[in-house]
Amino acid sequence: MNIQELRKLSLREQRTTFCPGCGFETFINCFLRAVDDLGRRMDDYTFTEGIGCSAWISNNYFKADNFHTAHGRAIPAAIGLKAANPQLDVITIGGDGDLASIGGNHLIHAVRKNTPIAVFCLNNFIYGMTGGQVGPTTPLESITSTTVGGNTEKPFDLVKLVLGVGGEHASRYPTAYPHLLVKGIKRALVADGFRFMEVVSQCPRQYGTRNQASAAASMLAQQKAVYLSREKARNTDRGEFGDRSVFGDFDNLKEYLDLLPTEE
Ligand SMILES: Cc1ncc(C[n+]2csc(CCOP(=O)(O)OP(=O)(O)O)c2C)c(N)n1
Repeated sequence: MNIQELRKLSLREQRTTFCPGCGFETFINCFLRAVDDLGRRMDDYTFTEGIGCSAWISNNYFKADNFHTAHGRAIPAAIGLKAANPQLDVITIGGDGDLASIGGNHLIHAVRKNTPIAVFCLNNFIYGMTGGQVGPTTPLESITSTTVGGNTEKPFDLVKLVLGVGGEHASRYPTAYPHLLVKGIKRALVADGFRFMEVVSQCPRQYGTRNQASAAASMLAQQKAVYLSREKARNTDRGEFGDRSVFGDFDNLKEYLDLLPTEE
């Protein structure tokens, strides 16, 4: 089925309210493609989400059952749904602010409980919906509406965080690689236990304009420069690694850290 047909079948509205160039459109298309490739339909899944542009995806657009919770509370709602009805296939979609800041405590405990849910964290490095404030993943020195002189707080590496508390299925895929993102989503949808995916997404409006990248194309080019496949990461000289990172699927902290240069 082509993507237009899939969107008609799976979305409540064809036109979203996302800003031009927002990576969430890519995530929506990749998610629909992954579900279709698995031979499933959107209404086979039950979604939970908090508040934010990212949360709007399942709350407003996906034609499926969803539990729209308060900001940060989507994961405990998902755990509750799964406990009440283990037959449900429960998925949480949220932003970096939602899942790693106000909801950060729930994230680490969900890993510990290993509840079989899939969490997709759409990391746009900013609080998008509320006007581009600094968040838990905002890179050092980035300009945001609340760090006009540059962010001085060290950001979380979400994959490292999840693996660091014992996660066994953590992944990271940038929207710049949609085919790989689809494959990663499929793996996250069918794996056992607690699954976490960081979807690295461009936000030209709130993040890019303040950080010399107001067009989606330049933000996608940046993603390609920063996020290396495992193979490329392994073959990149440690001294030249700089601020780069790695994407793919990871099942333990050591394997992940071995791909990155040692921290000082
Ligand atoms: C308890 C509570 N605190 C704060 C807010 C305001 N608020 C709504 S969305 C949001 C940030 C969303 O950022 P993020 O989760 O990163 O999602 P994005 O919009 O970037 O997708 C905040 C702070 C709220 N709705 N409820």
